[in-house]
Amino acid sequence: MNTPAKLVTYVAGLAVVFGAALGVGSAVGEVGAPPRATAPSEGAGPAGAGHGESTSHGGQNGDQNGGQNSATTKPAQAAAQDTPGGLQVSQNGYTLTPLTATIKPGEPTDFAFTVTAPDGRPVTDFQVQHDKKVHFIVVSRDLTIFQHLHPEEGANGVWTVKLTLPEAGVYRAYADIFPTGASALTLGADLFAAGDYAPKALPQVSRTAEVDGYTVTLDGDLTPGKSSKLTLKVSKDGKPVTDLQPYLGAYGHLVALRAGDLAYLHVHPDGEPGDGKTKPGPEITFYAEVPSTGDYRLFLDFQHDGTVRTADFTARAGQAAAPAASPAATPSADPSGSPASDHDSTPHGH
Ligand SMILES: [Cu+2]
Repeated sequence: MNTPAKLVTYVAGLAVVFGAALGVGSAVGEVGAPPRATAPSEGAGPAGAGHGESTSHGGQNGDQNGGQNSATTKPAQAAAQDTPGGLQVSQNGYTLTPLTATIKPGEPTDFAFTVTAPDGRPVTDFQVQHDKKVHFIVVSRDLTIFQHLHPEEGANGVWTVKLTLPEAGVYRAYADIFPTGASALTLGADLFAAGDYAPKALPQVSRTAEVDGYTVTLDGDLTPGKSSKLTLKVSKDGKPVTDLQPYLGAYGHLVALRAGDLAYLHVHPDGEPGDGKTKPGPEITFYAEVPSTGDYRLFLDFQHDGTVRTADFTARAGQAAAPAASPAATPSADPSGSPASDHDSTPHGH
């Protein structure tokens, strides 16, 4: 019975934060009223719950809170800086501008885009990161399709890449860049492939991935808010692969995306080819930091025998190791669509 009252408290609290974030001093009197006042009603049972909406009786506390909140707008700025990459099409004045937004599924398209600077002009000066000025990642929003591409630089800051969206649906495109004079950032924009779309369920949590006869296992756990060591081990036909080839200055590239909003997370490889200590497999080590509990999709690019392949995993952050195969966190599966059976129910390592 307390739930509605708690909800109202929570919503009222949000209203305060929101008002503070906007810096709306004049609104504080209205929206800033209730938060503490409803707390005692947790013990009040049905009465508190029943009158949950009439929260305007917290005037005194509201004035106090209002005073505090209007004095501090910094929390909102801090929150913006902590926002993971890839969620915004524009950040720090830099904007990703697709020149083509709608693409026919299955048809190779010369996809073009610019990144504009705070002065509104296309950026033409980027720092090289991992051998490239622009890393361009495209995923289906259900996180089952992944492409890691490298666009060509054209005149006037226009970048072009041959892009095929294999199926109808909504996709997220990321430009992982480092404009000279700014800081590294990842901008994201949605792309659309017209047609009937049946989203797939999130693949089950697994520590093993198979791709083209290669088996890749994942060791290590994602811990929210901490740099988490992940070790990926590549084998083929049961034998460890010890002659991985450098690709973009590393033996592997790992992209981590958060299920639910497709936040793009920073992952740092541990060591690089030629540093005298990093071996060409079978293990590739990364440090990943995820901001929250929940499910993440991990995409590992590695090169062997001249071909780059991608192994993909679903990993759960913030829970004990050895997660049980649990479909609980999957998005509501499309009842008419393909069932999850097309994902190999590979057992996890341990
Ligand atoms: Cu890249």
